[in-house]
Amino acid sequence: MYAQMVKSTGKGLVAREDMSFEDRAFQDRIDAGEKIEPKDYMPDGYRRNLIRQIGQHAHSEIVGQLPEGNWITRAPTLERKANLLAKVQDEAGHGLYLYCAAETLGVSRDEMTEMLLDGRMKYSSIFNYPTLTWADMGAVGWLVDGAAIMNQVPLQRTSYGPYARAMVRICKEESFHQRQGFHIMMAMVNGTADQKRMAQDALNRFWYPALMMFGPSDKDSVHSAQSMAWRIKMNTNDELRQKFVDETVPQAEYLGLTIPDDDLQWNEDTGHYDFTEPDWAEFFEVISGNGPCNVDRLNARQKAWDDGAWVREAMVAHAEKKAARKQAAE
Ligand code: FAQ
Repeated sequence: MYAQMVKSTGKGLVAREDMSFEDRAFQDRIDAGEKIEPKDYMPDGYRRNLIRQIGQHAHSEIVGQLPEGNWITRAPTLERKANLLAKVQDEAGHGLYLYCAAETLGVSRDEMTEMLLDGRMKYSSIFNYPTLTWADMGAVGWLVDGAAIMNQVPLQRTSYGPYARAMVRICKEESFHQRQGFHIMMAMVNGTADQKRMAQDALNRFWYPALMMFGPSDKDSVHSAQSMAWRIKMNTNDELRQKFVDETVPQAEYLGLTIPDDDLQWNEDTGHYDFTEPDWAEFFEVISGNGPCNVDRLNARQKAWDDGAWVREAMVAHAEKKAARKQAAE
């Protein structure tokens, strides 16, 4: 039971005996595995933390369309094009479910977009890396969607009802995405020597960025302790990263590809693979806005926001006209 572990620590967790009556009752509901719904009581910190995580997740789905959107017009066959188009469309849908889930907490989609554009909100570091060849579509589906599934399957059991329910459909679709990525990799490794080299090169470039998707190592994670106490997060960053490595290494072996880590090896004692951690200095640079594609990604979002201004204005004008007509008729 997390409530027993909730101590006043440097990470800002409040001891059970120091909680207000409402917060203690809230924690009891969480510990009993109940879902929290939008109109239920929730501590301000719970609301803020959820808006942060769900908003960041929604932005990631939307920004995450850009690296793959880049390849829709250059897919090698009609079937690949149709699959990629469907996948990118799915990501748009995921963003919309997640924005809706965040809106139930009292923040509007416009506010979240403004926070993304002025740097108060983040999106996943992975989408700041370029997609240079068609093999990257395989690597993104296999590794990026694979990491997303690893992270998101437990979130189907998260404590906030609208978030948990959104994750059910998202996870089903992400599984299809992961398969289509692996299928592209299979075709490439069974193709010409050049195609196999392209697949290896894509794995080399996406391996460590995929490991970074799980967030900083546990000792540097600022939100994990509280988020886990509130069951906003179900596992630590390192637990999920390890699980991802353990499941992905045999898949790479099946493809005949080499994970770019000389120290990767099976550890009989732990029952897990030992692996080299990503370069955390690079991770913090990327999430601070200094990755290879941060400027391009945010410019694309800014342009979409500016180009869509007339649509937002027209919709508001239409709603006002309708309301005025209704009022006049009454
Ligand atoms: N990128 O204290 P923690 C997808 C930030 S999947 C950027 O450990 P937390 C599918 C973190 O926000 C990708 N920033 O944070 C797809 C915090 O900064 P803040 C999206 C990161 O929240 C596939 C600071 O570092 N998935 O889009 C990253 O407990 C293909 C300290 O970190 C989700 O968002 C990062 N990788 O744990 C779409 C899943 N990691 O906010 C298209 C839900 C950490 O205080 C194509 N989110 N930071 O300024 C989560 O599970 C968590 O939020 C973590 C981070 C695990 C990402």
